[in-house]
Amino acid sequence: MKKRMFATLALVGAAALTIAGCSSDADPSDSAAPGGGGGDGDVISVGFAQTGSESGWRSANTDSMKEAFSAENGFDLTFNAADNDTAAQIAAVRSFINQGVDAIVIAPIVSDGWDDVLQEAKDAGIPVILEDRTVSASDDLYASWVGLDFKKEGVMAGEWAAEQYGSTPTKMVVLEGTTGSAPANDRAAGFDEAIAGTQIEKIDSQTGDFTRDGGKAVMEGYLQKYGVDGIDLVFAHNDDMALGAIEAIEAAGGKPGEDIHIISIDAVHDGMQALVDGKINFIVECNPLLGDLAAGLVKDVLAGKDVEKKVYVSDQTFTQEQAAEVIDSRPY
Ligand code: GYE
Repeated sequence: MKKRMFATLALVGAAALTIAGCSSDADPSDSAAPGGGGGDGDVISVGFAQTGSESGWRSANTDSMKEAFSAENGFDLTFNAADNDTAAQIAAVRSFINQGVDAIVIAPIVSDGWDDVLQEAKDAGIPVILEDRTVSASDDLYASWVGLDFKKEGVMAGEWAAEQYGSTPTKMVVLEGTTGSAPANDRAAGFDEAIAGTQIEKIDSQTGDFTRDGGKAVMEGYLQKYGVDGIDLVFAHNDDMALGAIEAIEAAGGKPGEDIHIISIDAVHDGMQALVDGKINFIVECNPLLGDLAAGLVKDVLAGKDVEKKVYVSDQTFTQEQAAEVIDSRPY
């Protein structure tokens, strides 16, 4: 196992991102693809199993992936979006294995349940690169992962909440992401850790499945149960659910951002606009522009190069004032 320190790279059309590579124990002989794809001029066939199209973040991520895995860049991409159905996503990966693609990229909907199909890909000699979400399966079963530190995102959101609201009694409700997904688990854990010992009290927490409609429906339920006056703060695991919550709060006669404060994660355009408009109070970024990094990893793995096992892309945070300064220059 090698430990590597920080490396910096700039993505075309995006701000410079800092990546911290953790370790790499990929065995190049394990990951050599059958059929000769491998960045030596041949077209590389890639199957990409996307989660679905649940959010603005996901649209930006899909665009970034399709752009990076283009014919121009030497790829023949088969794209599958599983509509947030884990069985359908695993079936898509199996069909990529049967097709004999050179490499498989997965954005795993949930963390658990990947062992068998990852083993099947390994047995077929097809390297797997994970992007975005992580899995609980052994890291021997995939070549590399590129994504964000979801726990740290939760900590950054929670630290701001603790600083702003932690010294007065604050009743908080949570809009969770998809149950069993790495970002829902890790953001919840990071946030809870950061608000421990403050006067913020979590009175309810339910999943809104990372969608605007889901966030709206769960928030409507909270408002019926506790009333606008019984809720001080919403922590939404993504912007889309926060945007749904804004609709629910307004329909209930409340002022989002004032009567009920809102913190969310992603920093997609509509979320940033709501932050500028004063309806969200704080956003932690989650950068969806992972395509170039994922494509680079696929090429390197197929070329037999030693790659980092985990590639972290760093995130920033935005207050309302900071959002107003940067909103026009954001690439997504
Ligand atoms: O925050 C959310 C999306 O996995 C990081 O999934 C991603 C999350 C993102 O639906 O908007």
